[in-house]
Amino acid sequence: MAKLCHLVIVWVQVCLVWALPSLLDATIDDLRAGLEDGDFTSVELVTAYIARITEVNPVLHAVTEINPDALEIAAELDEERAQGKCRGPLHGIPILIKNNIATFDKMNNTAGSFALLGARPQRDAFVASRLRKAGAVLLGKSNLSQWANFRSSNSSNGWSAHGGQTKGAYIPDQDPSGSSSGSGVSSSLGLAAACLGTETDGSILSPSQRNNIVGIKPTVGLTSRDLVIPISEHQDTIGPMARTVKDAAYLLSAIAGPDPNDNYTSAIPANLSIPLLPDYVAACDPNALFGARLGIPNNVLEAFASFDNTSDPENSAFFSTLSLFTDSGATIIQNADFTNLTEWISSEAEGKVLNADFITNLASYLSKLTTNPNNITSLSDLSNFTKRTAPEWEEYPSRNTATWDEALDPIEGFNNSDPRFWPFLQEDLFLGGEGGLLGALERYDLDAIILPTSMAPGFAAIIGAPVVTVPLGAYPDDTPIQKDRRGDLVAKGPGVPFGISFLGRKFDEAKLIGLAYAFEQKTQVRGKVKPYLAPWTQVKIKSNCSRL
Ligand SMILES: *[C@@H]1O[C@H](CO)[C@@H](O)[C@H](O)[C@H]1NC(C)=O
Ligand SMILES: *[C@@H]1O[C@H](CO)[C@@H](O)[C@H](O)[C@H]1NC(C)=O
Ligand SMILES: *[C@@H]1O[C@H](CO)[C@@H](O)[C@H](O)[C@H]1NC(C)=O
Ligand SMILES: *[C@@H]1O[C@H](CO)[C@@H](O)[C@H](O)[C@H]1NC(C)=O
Ligand SMILES: *[C@@H]1O[C@H](CO)[C@@H](O)[C@H](O)[C@H]1NC(C)=O
Ligand SMILES: *[C@@H]1O[C@H](CO)[C@@H](O)[C@H](O)[C@H]1NC(C)=O
Ligand SMILES: *[C@@H]1O[C@H](CO)[C@@H](O)[C@H](O)[C@H]1NC(C)=O
Ligand SMILES: *[C@@H]1O[C@H](CO)[C@@H](O)[C@H](O)[C@H]1NC(C)=O
Ligand SMILES: *[C@@H]1O[C@H](CO)[C@@H](O)[C@H](O)[C@H]1NC(C)=O
Ligand SMILES: *[C@@H]1O[C@H](CO)[C@@H](O)[C@H](O)[C@H]1NC(C)=O
Ligand SMILES: CC(=O)N[C@H]1CO[C@H](CO)[C@@H](O)[C@@H]1O
Repeated sequence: MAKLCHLVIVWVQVCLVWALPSLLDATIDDLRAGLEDGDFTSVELVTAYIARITEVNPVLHAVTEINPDALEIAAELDEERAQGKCRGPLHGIPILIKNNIATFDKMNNTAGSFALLGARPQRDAFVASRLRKAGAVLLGKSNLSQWANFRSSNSSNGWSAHGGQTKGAYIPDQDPSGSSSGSGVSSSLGLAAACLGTETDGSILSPSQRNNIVGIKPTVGLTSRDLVIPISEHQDTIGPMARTVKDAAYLLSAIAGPDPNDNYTSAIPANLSIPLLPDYVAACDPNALFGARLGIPNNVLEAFASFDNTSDPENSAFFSTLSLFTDSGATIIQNADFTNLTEWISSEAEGKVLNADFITNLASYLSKLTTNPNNITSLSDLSNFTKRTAPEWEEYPSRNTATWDEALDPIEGFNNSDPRFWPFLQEDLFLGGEGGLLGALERYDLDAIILPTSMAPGFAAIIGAPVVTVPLGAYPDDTPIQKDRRGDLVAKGPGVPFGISFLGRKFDEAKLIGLAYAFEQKTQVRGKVKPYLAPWTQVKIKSNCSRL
């Protein structure tokens, strides 16, 4: 009898252990444990995520396409696992990728435009092939601000002709920010385990903060841009958007590394290169803040306050959290200012560099397509297609083509082999470098600069430096509703999330990830900020009690 009681107690304990957190919060480690223990299969996980997408997509338009082969791929990966082969931590884990990353399968890669519907690449983008090799299931394509927000002065974040209007889930009609809008919303709501986004200036960081998730904007050159629809070779980068720092680190470890098809990746320092790439997951050290020197460029905070009246809750949350850093053993260095901030604010260099790069880099991407149904080979072609198709397609002229018109201006416009390009690039490298972020890091011997995420992207963007954003808080209940440019979306209002950013030297991702992880572990803000709308399907867990 005594023995029987003992058995009953063991049975109860085991049955309590395997409760998987909701897919709204499940981490890659949780999913991996469930797959390893046989609680569910990758096929079941993919099925659950597709149901979740179907539940919220009619309102949020976060996903443009579901991979028609996803279930078959998951079944193959389940079979591999059954045969005893595990490719690593991402084996069987469903991931969504932004709709500007090409895949050699049934999915389209359009940057949200009808111009590229039906276009075919010659193979997978490097980052997509790396995810596949790591065992991830490419579940589908996430919506984006069309052309990664490089077309119009009158569009909205998260809108694309071929994907509709993405919305955030923290207040009805929330501006999801962009341009990796669908990746932000999808990671936040658990429409996949995590997502890839791309950034030229803010496109990972900003939708990550507005959707209450972690975003890693890697150094330009750490992740290959091969077969990703570009804006700028000097600023574009591919990075993870995930619910936790560690989940983002899993994805970054899978996609980082040299690629002969993107020679910027040859700048990866020898001591970082494969097979010695840092294990970004191992960088997740809860004590990483101890002994860290973190600088605050107060002149940046002052400048932003003067041209953005609504930054107050973000600023006060930022200053309130400083004691947490010092309590954790970090040193805060105030007034680690960016010496040439004034020149940065008035500089036209970044716009010129992006316009010139887009002309050259878009033509280069288009030249690699094997099928190109609309014969679009240049920005001029694309501009003409956009203007001459029916208004209900590309929504021209309401959503104008101001950015392209400027780039293609017969007098002011030029591409990046024009002699006029070089001085603008040098200006950027100085304003973000010695006169900005890198100068402050060196002068004050810092491990990182910290800033509210709303202020973080621009300085790092123009020099290709890395940034990690982590949830910090949300706008309070008494926040007045502030609409976006077109008046359709709520840009700021009660419950809209925001983040804190860690900015560092090129290829210093491991350090930034450590700092961000330690901060995340001590604050756990994500779980305190709740969406108003979330999908409800969960993966069904096979009871393993009966196996005892
Ligand atoms: C049941 O699940 C738990 C927790 O996931 C795991 O530790 C255990 O090994 C599983 N038992 C069996 C018999 O599969
Ligand atoms: C890709 O676009 C074509 C239209 O050209 C469509 O028929 C097809 O279903 C799309 N692929 C997916 C996976 O949605
Ligand atoms: C890098 O690659 C681009 C296009 O693939 C090429 O035009 C350029 O010359 C290359 N640069 C170097 C330094 O190899
Ligand atoms: C790699 O080498 C550089 C100097 O060449 C050094 O500054 C850096 O700390 C090294 N990184 C790692 C991860 O060892
Ligand atoms: C900031 O407030 C001033 C005075 O109330 C107003 O004139 C200005 O338009 C506001 N700026 C922004 C960006 O909201
Ligand atoms: C940077 O700032 C310094 C100090 O104000 C100034 O002398 C210098 O001209 C600035 N450089 C540029 C390129 O704007
Ligand atoms: C760049 O402009 C030059 C003329 O300034 C032209 O010869 C070249 O074809 C252009 N390249 C692209 C990709 O547009
Ligand atoms: C694209 O070019 C091909 C070959 O020149 C032509 O047959 C086709 O009609 C063109 N398509 C469009 C949409 O202009
Ligand atoms: C686009 O349209 C403009 C104006 O009609 C024309 O001058 C230009 O040649 C067209 N570009 C292409 C590539 O067809
Ligand atoms: C911008 O879009 C709005 C909404 O369609 C429209 O009312 C407005 O006229 C547009 N503005 C411009 C400059 O095109
Ligand atoms: C997967 C999915 O729901 N895709 C939709 C994306 O948005 C476009 C336009 O609203 C729809 O046509 C797709 O069905």
